[in-house]
Amino acid sequence: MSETMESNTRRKFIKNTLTASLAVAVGTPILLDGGLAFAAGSDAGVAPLKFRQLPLKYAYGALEPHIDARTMEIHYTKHHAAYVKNVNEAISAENISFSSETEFFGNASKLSAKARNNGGGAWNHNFFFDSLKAGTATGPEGHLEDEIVRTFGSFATFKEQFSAAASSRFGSGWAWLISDQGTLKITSTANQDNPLFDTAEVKGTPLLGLDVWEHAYYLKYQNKRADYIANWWNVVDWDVVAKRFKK
Ligand code: MN3
Repeated sequence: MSETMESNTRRKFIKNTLTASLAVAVGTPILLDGGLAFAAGSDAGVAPLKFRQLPLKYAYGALEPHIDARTMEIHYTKHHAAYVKNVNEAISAENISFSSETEFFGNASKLSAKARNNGGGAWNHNFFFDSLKAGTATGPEGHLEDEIVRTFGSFATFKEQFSAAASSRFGSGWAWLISDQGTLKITSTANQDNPLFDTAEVKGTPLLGLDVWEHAYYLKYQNKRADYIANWWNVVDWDVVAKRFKK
């Protein structure tokens, strides 16, 4: 095989591999950086997972006054960037060879603390930032709205229960709306865990997540986590949430 043909075949293979991996990926397509993995000279076939920081869809100040520009900038350029850098360091140093995010988090209990915590941080923040948008949030529509009403009684009750999960999470963590094979559930996780972790008490496909680490709100809201949560509803992108539910 000529070098060009080989390279084309390889490229096609990488493309197929990535497509296959993305097909099993849940939530926001977040992580794959197969190009880098292959540049390292792997012939193994499946590109080892690398995490990637997705570009923000909006300016740092776009979610004002609900989320302030300074918090957004530090959150994205310092906290999130560090999770991505650190998990990729761990993946290289520890030769972690999982090829999808579901596989990675499904084996969370076997990962080092560095890989697990930073992997969660990298994924959760891609997921979180992608769920937000400027302007006034409308609320869920269509099938998602129907399921929320069927499961929780009303959208207002859902918001109350989700907000309660977020405010009662002790210390640092996340509140989640998940789909457990089509059934909606509210849950919360500590630290940078998420409902894809094999160690999660309640597992499922994340649809919506809320970061309640103090770094997410302290500059603007100080100790008033409940105010941050109440205002955060104004910037939820329900179209994104609905698309995740369809997958
Ligand atoms: Mn955070």
